Amino acid sequence: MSAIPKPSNQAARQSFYKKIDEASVTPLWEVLHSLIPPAPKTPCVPAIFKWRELHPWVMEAGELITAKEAERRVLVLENPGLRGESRITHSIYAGLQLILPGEVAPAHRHSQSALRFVMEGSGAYTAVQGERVTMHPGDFIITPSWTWHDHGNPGDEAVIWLDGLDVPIVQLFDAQFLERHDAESQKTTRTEGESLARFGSNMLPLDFKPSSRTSPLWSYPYERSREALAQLARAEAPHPAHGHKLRYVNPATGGWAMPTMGTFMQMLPKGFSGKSYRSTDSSVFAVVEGKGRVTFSDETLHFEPKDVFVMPSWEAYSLHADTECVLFSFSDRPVQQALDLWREEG
Ligand code: GTQ
Repeated sequence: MSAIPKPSNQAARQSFYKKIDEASVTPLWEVLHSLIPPAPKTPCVPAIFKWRELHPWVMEAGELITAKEAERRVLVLENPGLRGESRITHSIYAGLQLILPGEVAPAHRHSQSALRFVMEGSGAYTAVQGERVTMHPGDFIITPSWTWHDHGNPGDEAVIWLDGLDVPIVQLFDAQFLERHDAESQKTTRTEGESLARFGSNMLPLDFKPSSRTSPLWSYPYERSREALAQLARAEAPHPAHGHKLRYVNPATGGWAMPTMGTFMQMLPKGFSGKSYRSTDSSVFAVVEGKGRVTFSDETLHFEPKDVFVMPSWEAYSLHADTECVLFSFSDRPVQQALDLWREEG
C-alpha cells in the first residue's frame, strides 16, 4: 500500500517540478484551472480608440514614411490587454491604413485574409484579382486569402480605412505565407464593377462553382447596406439587443462573406437602449454614423463616428444610441461556429 502524500510537502513538490522541468515536463495540477476555466478568460479588455485622437497620428505617419517604403502604412490598434502582440482581440488584427493622393501600396499576397472598412475619403482603390474597386466611406471590401492585392490613390483626397486581418488565427496554425509581386501594381484585367454585376445582383453566372469559401463578391458598398438597414428600421421593431442588424454573406453559399471573420452592420434607432448581450466572439466595432454609448459592468464608453471599440469574449454589454447610429462590426464567429464553440447569451 502506498502512503498518502502529505499536502504540505511543498519542498518535495518543488524539487520534483524542477527535475521534470529540465525535460520540458510540467504538472497539470498547477495550471489546470487557468487552462480549463469555467468560463472564457481572455487578456482582451474592453477598449475604445477615438478617431479624434487617432486621425492626426495617421496623418502624421503620412509625413514620416511613404506607402511604398512602408509597404503598408498602417497604425496598428493594439488591445491594451495585448500590448506588443499586434492584435485588437486575441484572434484578430486591426489597423488604420492611409493612402495619400498619388501613392501606391505595392502588390503582394498572403495567406491571411483581410477586410477593409473605409473610414474617410474617397477615390483610392484596392485591386484584387485584376479588378480595381474605388473606395467610399462605409464600404466593406474583402481581400481573400492568397490573392494579389495592391492599393493606390489616383484621387485628390487622403483615404483611410480600417484593416481587419485574421493574422493571429493564421499564426495559431503556423500557416503563414507571403509573396511580393514583381510589378508594383497588378495588371487590370477586369473593368470596375464586374464582380458586383456578376455576384451582387441576387444572381449568379450559370456555371459558377465556388473555388474558395470567400465571397466572390468582394465589395459591399455602403449605399446598399445602409439603404437595407434604413428600410428595415421603418418596417420592423428593433431586436432588443442589436437594433437592426444584418450580416454580410457570400451570395454563392449564403455563408459568411469570409471564412475566418464574420462581418455585420447594424442600425440603432435614436434613443435605442439595448438589452445586455454577450457572446464568445470578441468583437470589433467601427462607428459609421451617430453618437452613442456602450455600457458593460459599471462602465460606459461614449462613441462618435469613426471611433473603433472592442468588446471581449463573454463580456456582457449593451448599446445605447443618442442619435441614430450605424455600426460595422467583425469577429472570429465563423471559426468558432465551424468548430462548434460559439455561444451567446442575452
Ligand atoms: O493591405 O495587405 O493592415 O498585408 C496589414 C498587413 C494591411 C494589406 C495590414 C497587410 C495589409
